[in-house]
Amino acid sequence: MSLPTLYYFDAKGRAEYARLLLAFAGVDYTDSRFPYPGIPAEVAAKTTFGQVPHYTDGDIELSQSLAIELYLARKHGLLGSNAVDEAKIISYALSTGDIFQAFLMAQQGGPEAMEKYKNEIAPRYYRVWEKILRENGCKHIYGKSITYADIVIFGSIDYVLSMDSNRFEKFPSCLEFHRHMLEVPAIKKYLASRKVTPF
Ligand SMILES: N[C@@H](CCC(=O)N[C@@H](CS)C(=O)NCC(=O)O)C(=O)O
Repeated sequence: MSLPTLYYFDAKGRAEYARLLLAFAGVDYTDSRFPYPGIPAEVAAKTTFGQVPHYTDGDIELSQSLAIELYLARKHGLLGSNAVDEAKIISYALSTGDIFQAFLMAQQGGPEAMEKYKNEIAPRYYRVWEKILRENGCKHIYGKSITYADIVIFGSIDYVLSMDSNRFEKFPSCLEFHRHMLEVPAIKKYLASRKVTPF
């Protein structure tokens, strides 16, 4: 049987959390990348809505980044051990989607909107992460082992720091969490060989 395959542009974008999850879970997969913009016709034909990311795993064809992430998180035991854990972990993880959505809106809204995003909207979430992480010893956003929420919050912080290394200076627990995650062997290995892309 062929390897699972993740299809996306040659970028982090909406596929990077899935790549981090695959790396953390140690899955052998094909990271199928193509230049932005334009989705190759044979890939578009697989997708549900003509958009990427798209993931193929055996007979399963799965579009939508959140669905792919949740599939991987469930399959690899990163959603806790009961319905409450799962709901809480997803709730924390979705904060990254809120931030990403606000960033996209700010990009369209011009400099003033971007300032508001940087100074008000994103920090509202960072303050919550900061408090929870501080209370949890800066290792996990929920519980005592790495979950889906840790992986995507790490991905979100890491992406922002790659653009502006000062953005978390008021959030030392977020920075400590980021440093801790950088040392997780599977994450460290993935990041050491990750293709460098501007976004
Ligand atoms: N809700 C979808 C959005 C997917 C999406 O907007 N994908 C963009 C790339 S980030 C895309 O495929 N754009 C090409 C197009 O719409 O033709 C998800 O999270 O997967």
